[in-house]
Amino acid sequence: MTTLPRVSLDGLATVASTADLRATMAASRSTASVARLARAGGAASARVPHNKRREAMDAATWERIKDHPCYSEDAHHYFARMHVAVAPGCNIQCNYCNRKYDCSNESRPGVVSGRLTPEGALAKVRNVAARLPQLSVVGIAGPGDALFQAERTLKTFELIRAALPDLTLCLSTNGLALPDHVDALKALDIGHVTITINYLDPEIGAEIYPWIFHNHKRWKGVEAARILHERQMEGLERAVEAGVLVKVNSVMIPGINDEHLTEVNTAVRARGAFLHNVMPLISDPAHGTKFGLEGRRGPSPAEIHTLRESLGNDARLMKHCRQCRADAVGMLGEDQCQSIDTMAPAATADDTPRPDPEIRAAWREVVADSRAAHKVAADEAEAVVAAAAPAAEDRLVAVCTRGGARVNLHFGKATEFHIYKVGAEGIRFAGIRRADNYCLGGYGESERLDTILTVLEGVSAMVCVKVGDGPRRRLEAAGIACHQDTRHETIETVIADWYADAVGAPMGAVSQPA
Ligand code: CLF
Ligand code: SF4
Repeated sequence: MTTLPRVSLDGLATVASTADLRATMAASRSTASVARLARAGGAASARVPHNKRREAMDAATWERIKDHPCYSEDAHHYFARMHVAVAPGCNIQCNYCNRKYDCSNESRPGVVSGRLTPEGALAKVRNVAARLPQLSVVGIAGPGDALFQAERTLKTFELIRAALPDLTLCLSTNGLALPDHVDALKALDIGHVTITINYLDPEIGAEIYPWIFHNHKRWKGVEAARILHERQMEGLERAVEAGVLVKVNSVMIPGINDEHLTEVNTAVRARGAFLHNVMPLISDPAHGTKFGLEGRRGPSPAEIHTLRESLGNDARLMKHCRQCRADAVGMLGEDQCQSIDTMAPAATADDTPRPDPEIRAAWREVVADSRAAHKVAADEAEAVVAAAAPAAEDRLVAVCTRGGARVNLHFGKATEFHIYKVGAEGIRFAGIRRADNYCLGGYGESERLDTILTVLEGVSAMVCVKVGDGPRRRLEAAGIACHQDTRHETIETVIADWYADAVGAPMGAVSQPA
C-alpha cells in the first residue's frame, strides 16, 4: 500500500526538506503498491482520477481543480489551504452574522481572526508555505467581505502572486461588489471565486438581509434584497464569462430558504456555476446573531443530506465544506491557524524558514502516486460492492480518517465523520458530519457520545481503526454497526469489506477490478 508521509501537519513544527520528502516517498512505495499501479497501467493512471464523476471532466478543468481542496473532494484528502484575514469591513448585514466574529458565509461563528495588512499576509503565507508542503491554495474569505475594501484584497493577491506563483489564489464574497471587480480579478489570474447566494426571490432575501450598503447609500428590506440578488447574478455571469470557476455557497436556513434552494441550485447551474455548496446555518444564541437570538435552528445532518440528494448529489455539489474561519490554515478539518499564530519567531534571519517550491512539487508527485493506487483500490472495492448485493438498499457509512483517503483514526479521536453512501451505485462520498471527539485522554465523555449518536442519524455503520467496548455497545444499541480495521487501508476498501459482510455475500468473491 502507498502510505502518504505525514509532513508538517501536527503543529507545523517540522520543516520537511525536499530530500526528506523524496526519501519518504521512496520508502512508502511498497511492493503491493507497485503491483497495483502496474495493474492500473502505471504512471499514466496517475492522471486519471478514480471517481466516476471526474472521469467525465475535461483534462484542462481537472488540471485547475485537482490540487484545490475545496473544488475537488478528492484533493481535500491531500492538499491544504490557508486564508489571510485582510478584509475586515462588510457592505451588507446577514441575519446569521455577528460582526464581532468572522464572515459567517465561510466561517463558524464564535471565532475571530486577527486582521492582517497585505504585507503581513504575504509574510504569513511565506512562513506557512515553508513549513507545509501540502499548501496549494491561498484564499481571502473575510473576516468581512473580501471585495468591500477591494484594494486590500487585490494588493494582497498581487504580492502573493509575485512571490509564490505556483499557489492558487481564491476569493470568497457576498457578491454585492463583484461585478465591479471581475476584470481586476481576471488580470491577477484569480480563477476560483465563491459567491454566497441564499435566494432568488427578494421577499425571501429580505428575511435574511436587513440592509445593504450600495452606491454610497443604505438600502433596506425587499429593495435591498432585490439589488443584492441582481448584483450576485451579474457577478456570477460576468465571472463565468471571464473563465473563472465560480462556486456558489448557500446557507440552508430552515423555515426561510430550505425549500427555495432547489430553485437557487437550478438558477446558478444555468448561469454556469461550477459547484454549489449547501451549508447548514450555524445558529446559537451565544453568538448574538439575529437568528441565534430568536431561536432559529440550523438544519440537522439528515435534513442537509436529504436536500443534497434532491439536488442530484452529483459532481457539481460540494459536500466536504468545513465552514472554516477567515484565518484557517491547514488541511480542511484539521485547522492549524493557532499553531502558526503562536509559533515562536525565528531567532535570526537565517532561521526563518524559506518557502521552497520544490517541496510542493515533490508533494504533488507523492499525491499523484497515492491517487493512482487509490484508483485501483477504489475500483476493486466497487467490484466487491457490485458483486455483494446489487439489489440491496443504500447504506450510509461513517468513516474515521485523518487524511490520505484512508481509514486511519480511532473512533475516540474523530472530530468529524466522512459519510459515504454504499449500494447499487457503488461507493459515493455523501458529506461530513462534525461532533466533538468522544475520548478525552483515558476516558470517554458520555454527553459527547449522545451528540455523536444524534449526528450519526440514519447511518448504518461506523468504520475506524479501533473503538472502545463502551462506545461500541452504545453505537450498536443505536443500530450502528462498528467495523474496526487496523491496516490503514483505503476508505473504499474498508467500506466494501464491511458491506460485503453486512449483506451476507462471501468475502473475497471478487478480488480483481472488473
Ligand atoms: Fe477558502 Fe473558500 Fe477558497 Fe476554499 S474555503 S475561499 S473555496 S480556499 Fe472551502 Fe472552507 Fe468550505 Fe470555503 S472548506 S468554507 S468552501
Ligand atoms: Fe457577516 Fe459575511 Fe454577511 Fe458580511 S457577508 S454580514 S461579514 S456573514
